[in-house]
Amino acid sequence: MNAPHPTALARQQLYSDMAPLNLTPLWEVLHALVPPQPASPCHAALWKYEQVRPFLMRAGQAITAEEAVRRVLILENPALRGQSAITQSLYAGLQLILPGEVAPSHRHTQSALRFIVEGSGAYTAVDGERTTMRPGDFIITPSWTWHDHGNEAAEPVVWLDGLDIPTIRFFDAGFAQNDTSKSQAVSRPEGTSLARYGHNMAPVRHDAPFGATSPIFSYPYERSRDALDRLERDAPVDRWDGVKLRYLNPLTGGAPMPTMATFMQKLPAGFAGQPWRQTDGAVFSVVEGHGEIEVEGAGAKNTFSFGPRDHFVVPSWHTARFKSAPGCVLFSFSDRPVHQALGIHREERLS
Ligand code: 1HN
Repeated sequence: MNAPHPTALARQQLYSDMAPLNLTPLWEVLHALVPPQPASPCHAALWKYEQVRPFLMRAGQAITAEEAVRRVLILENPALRGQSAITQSLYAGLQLILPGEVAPSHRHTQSALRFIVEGSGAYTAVDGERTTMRPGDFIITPSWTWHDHGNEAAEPVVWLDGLDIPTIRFFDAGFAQNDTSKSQAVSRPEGTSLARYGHNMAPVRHDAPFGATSPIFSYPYERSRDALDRLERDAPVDRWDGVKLRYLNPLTGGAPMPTMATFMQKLPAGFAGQPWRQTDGAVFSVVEGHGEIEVEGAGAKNTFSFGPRDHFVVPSWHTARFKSAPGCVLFSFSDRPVHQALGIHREERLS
């Protein structure tokens, strides 16, 4: 006897009859669940600093750093509006602190990075040690460490915040606390962590002070820049990345934070790079110079012209290529350590 021919109607009846039991058929969604290749909902996007800055300064008049707790304009992926996310796993924002202001001390399990975009002389304090911010410095706030920011200089200071907020939200593992004092007490002179850990040496008897996170709070720009300059001069230039270095946790050789990797690269004058793609979506902050990035994915192709202090995002598995006539320096961060921990990181260098 033949089985009755299943009709679309009978299937729909099945689906709706079992829906109250929170049951749903896999076969309707299987292909979307395991796509042949990553199909990020994110879009490539560019934020021109000259367009963003006036709104940051208006925010500076609209609310104090203390009232806001953190006065930040979130860089939201245009395809993820309302989610406080620049990629599915990462958060990015531009934070402003005006002369005389304090952003009060708190801590949370989310890890944060700061990349200084404009202005000098604000500080961030992490676990009793202050670090002065200068443009191009990369600064870390490890998970669950007390941190506050202040500006004792005469000019506004703006930095890029990169946090793993969507990742921690995904795992429902977020905790946060406010400190009892606005500014934490300083217990160590500035530069102590860099002296201990930042010279390819480490204390003879040490415990990693912040677990899986780097013990160095601040990676000063002048050192990174000097390394890139020397390599541009003295070593072969990569056809995809120009000269690109990753920041290290000196105690492990791995990324500075368990959830985020950070990079700085220099594209030499006249650079016309080959295309690449990688599973880790990446956020870029332009430090110096000008260039172009072409990003193609999900049926869309964008070419972004960028200059100093601009920001852009390249989503997972989008194909990108750089060009720079005058040369440029780019900072970037991504969720690569998570991909690597899960054994799912892939990249392709195309030609
Ligand atoms: C945070 O604590 C900071 O400490 C910046 O400066 C941005 C975004 C969401 C949640 C906490 C900071 C943040 C944040």
